[in-house]
Amino acid sequence: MLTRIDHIGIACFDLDKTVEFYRATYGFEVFHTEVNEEQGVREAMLKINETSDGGASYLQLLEPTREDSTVAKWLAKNGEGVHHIAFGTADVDGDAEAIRGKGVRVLYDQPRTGSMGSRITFLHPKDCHGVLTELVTSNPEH
Ligand code: CMX
Ligand code: CO
Repeated sequence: MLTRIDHIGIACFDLDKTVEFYRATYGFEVFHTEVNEEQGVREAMLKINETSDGGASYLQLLEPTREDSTVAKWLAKNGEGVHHIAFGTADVDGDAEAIRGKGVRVLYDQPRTGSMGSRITFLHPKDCHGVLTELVTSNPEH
């Protein structure tokens, strides 16, 4: 069951400048940064709020690490902006299978590693009314 907004993914050309915008404008501080080579991104997670199920909600600021990454391709076409939304669930495997059974393309056979040791998968935006949608089971150690 999808129980919360885990994060909103925002693509940017310059992560440091974008982090500074969110800090100076809204007072949001960086909770975590990492490079995910598989996804081709350098990212900063800004925690917005805790949630009632023990997870949290974040903004995920994304800068591409290589030209052939999905985010680099998207930025070249669209410029900066909202790239995807992510729903939190305790069971990404079960929810992905259930959604696949409804005829929505799930991009990975098995969930992969996301921010802070989470397990993630994506639904194709063309099957979701134009919204690239991520499912996330967070790692309880974070
Ligand atoms: N939101 C909405 N639509 C999108 C999109 C997005 N983020 N990315 C691509 N599309 C649309 C394109 O506009 C295009 O539509 P048209 O044919 O109407 O022009 C269509 O989908 C195909 O796009 P494309 O540019 O040819 O891109 P690809 O098919 O190569 O890749 C996708 C699209 C969704 C398969 C790819 O972006 C993907 O695998 N995404 C999941 C992984 C990811 O996004 N990782 C980065 C974030 C990591 C994280 O969150 O931790
Ligand atoms: Co994401």
